[in-house]
Amino acid sequence: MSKINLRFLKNFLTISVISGCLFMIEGCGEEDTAVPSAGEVVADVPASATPGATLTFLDRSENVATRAWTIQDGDPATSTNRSVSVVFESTGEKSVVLDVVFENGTTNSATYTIDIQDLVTASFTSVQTPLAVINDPDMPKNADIQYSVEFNPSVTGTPDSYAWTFPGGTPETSTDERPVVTWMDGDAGTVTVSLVVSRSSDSQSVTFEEEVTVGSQSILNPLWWNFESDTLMNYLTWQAPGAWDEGALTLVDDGFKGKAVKIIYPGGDVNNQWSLFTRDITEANGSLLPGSVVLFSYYVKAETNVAVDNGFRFWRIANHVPDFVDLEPKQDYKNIGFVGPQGATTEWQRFSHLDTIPDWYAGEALANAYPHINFADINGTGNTFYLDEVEIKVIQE
Ligand SMILES: [Ca+2]
Repeated sequence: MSKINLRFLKNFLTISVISGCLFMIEGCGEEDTAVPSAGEVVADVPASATPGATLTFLDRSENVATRAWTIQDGDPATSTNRSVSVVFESTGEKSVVLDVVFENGTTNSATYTIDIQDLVTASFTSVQTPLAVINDPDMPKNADIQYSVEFNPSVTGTPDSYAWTFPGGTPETSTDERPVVTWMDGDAGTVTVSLVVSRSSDSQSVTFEEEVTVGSQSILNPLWWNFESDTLMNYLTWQAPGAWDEGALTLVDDGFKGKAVKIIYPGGDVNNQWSLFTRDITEANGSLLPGSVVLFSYYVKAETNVAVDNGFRFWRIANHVPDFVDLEPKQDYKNIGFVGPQGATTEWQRFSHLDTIPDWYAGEALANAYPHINFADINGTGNTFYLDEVEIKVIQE
């Protein structure tokens, strides 16, 4: 390219810039693009960028005869153009040198540093370990499960700070890179964990949120056992003559969570026991593999305090596929974790126990496992009980 052409280009660009200012005086004054003084090298080079992005470097020096850009790791690595489009593929701090020869023969140069960094992104995975906790020494079978969950972030852009939020967990917040958080079974379930990662060098920050299921889902159908239906589901009783008294079972709103079932135990005959179970309602029940460890839990309160020895008589996980139940194979009646008696108070209390499922059916799963909770009073005193959130969770396969 001839010197004349370069001069023409230079003059044209200079005039364009000046013309722009003349016609938009206010706009020029507000921009951070002061007119360079004579002999000064001034260029627009961004301070930071991401790999693969197309960047524009602009030489704003005036009265330039020739120039040379030297761009470390850039594509292109050199240019003599006033405006140059550059892409960096690698990360790190890159130097950009602009050497200028002015029309009057003087030279000057400026060096810029551009920090090429990956975008900050974040996601995470988690691994949970259930740990049994016996939380009531007076009731040794009253167990809870603590889920210990380790969170492992996956990030790009080398962030240098982490801010986690764990609803219902301990701790509820953390700035550790790989926090370990625990939830008790009652606080477990689906929780929305959020992670904010930040990079101090350019104040980039990104938030990642994900629903994490802590703990196991109950094998029972919640329609029957969380009592959240609009109408009372069908339950079986062993109270003679085999049906609930009219009005003995109703749904109430003030459950432990949402609705609960209210059970009016009439008392009288001490053999008059009110058992709530779902043996013949297979869609309410679940399947359990031999050798698995299960946590059976539920919440009870009573209208009148009842002592331990007088209280509701037992609870258990039962399994039975009698001839008249439409499931195969037929399985004889078994029960697991026959516990009781136990008192109740006017406050909601959590009852639970852990059991290992025996191999009763030669390797076959328990095909029709259901809870069976028996309300009674040894003295035959009438009472009203409330039952909610009955769950059977597999803690270990
Ligand atoms: Ca409920």
